[in-house]
Amino acid sequence: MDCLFCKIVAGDIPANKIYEDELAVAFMDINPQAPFHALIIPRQHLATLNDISVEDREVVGHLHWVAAKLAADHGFADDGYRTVFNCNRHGGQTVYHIHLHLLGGKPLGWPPY
Ligand code: D5M
Repeated sequence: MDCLFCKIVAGDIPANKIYEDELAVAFMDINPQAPFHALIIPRQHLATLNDISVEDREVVGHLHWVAAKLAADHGFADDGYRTVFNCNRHGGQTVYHIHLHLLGGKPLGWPPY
């Protein structure tokens, strides 16, 4: 499968990985939109949130657990942060392997026009 993030999971493409476990991999975003901007992805290939099945609930929930852990480990959990899944064209998705954006380290604007 020709998927950029599957290649990062496999180690075939370099990434600044900051966390790995049996379900998920996290690495720093190549185009950061905040002082801290990581992507947390499942090891398994899921193209978009629309492709999540009932069996995938655990892994999708796990991505949020990893996000909260990384925020705590990197010292910005109390100040706060944002997690985002972009889905398809209107959501601004550009890589079709689901990824949870974790942004922190400064006050973030809202809404995201
Ligand atoms: O977000 C896709 C994100 O993926 C975007 O913020 C850039 C990031 N990206 C793309 N290629 C790489 C590599 N090779 N390493 C790290 N980060 C990367 P989306 O929600 O699909 O718009």
